[in-house]
Amino acid sequence: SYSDQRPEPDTVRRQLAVYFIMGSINCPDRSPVAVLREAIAGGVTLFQFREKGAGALTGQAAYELARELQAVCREGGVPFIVNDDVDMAAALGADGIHVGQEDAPADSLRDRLGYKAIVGVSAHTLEEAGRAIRDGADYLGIGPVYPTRSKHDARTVQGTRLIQELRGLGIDIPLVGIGGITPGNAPPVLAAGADGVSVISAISGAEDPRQAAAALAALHG
Ligand code: TZP
Ligand code: MG
Repeated sequence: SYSDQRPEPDTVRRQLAVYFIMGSINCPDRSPVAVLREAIAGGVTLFQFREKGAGALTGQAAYELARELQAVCREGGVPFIVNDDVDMAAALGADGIHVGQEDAPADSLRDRLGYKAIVGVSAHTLEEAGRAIRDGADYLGIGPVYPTRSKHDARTVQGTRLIQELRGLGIDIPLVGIGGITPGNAPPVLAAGADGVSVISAISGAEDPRQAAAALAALHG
């Protein structure tokens, strides 16, 4: 079992600083490979391949794009995480996986991968967060902090409330805020106790993805 071979929490904390999430539909007008290269040059610290939503690639095409983006991450020294699809993560030897509440428990995903992988879980309530921690999550994604246009079935906007509540209870698991976050509105998320911010559109939709990533990185001093 790999459930006792967990990534170091402080390593995960650093990796969460500027967490970029993208799939092909998030950058319709340009190459995802080029956007990711620029974003990493600007200071992205973790990447999640999230090939989801209307018009998303499936099957072999999704795998091919995933492989290309994984290669860009390797060149840039940035961990590559797959959203939801543990079979894809295993086939690629991804550095980790990110799942939602409806998916298998974190430790069972790590065991399924068969190596020391980063396992992230989305949580929207204290109860969901507690369960994910007990199930072996290495970090939690908390949101949506702000309104988002990138996820149509997103839950109710919650601001930084749950992040503050978790930290107020002394829960020190690595945390990242998600949902509508930009360089301009990220500071309260970090001030609430998040180790980083995860964004789709603030980078993938930016005129200059490198500059957008650099602006987020600069918030960490
Ligand atoms: N989960 C909660 S909000 C969200 C996800 C995947 C979308 C975040 O995208 P954006 O463009 O940074 O608001
Ligand atoms: Mg899911």
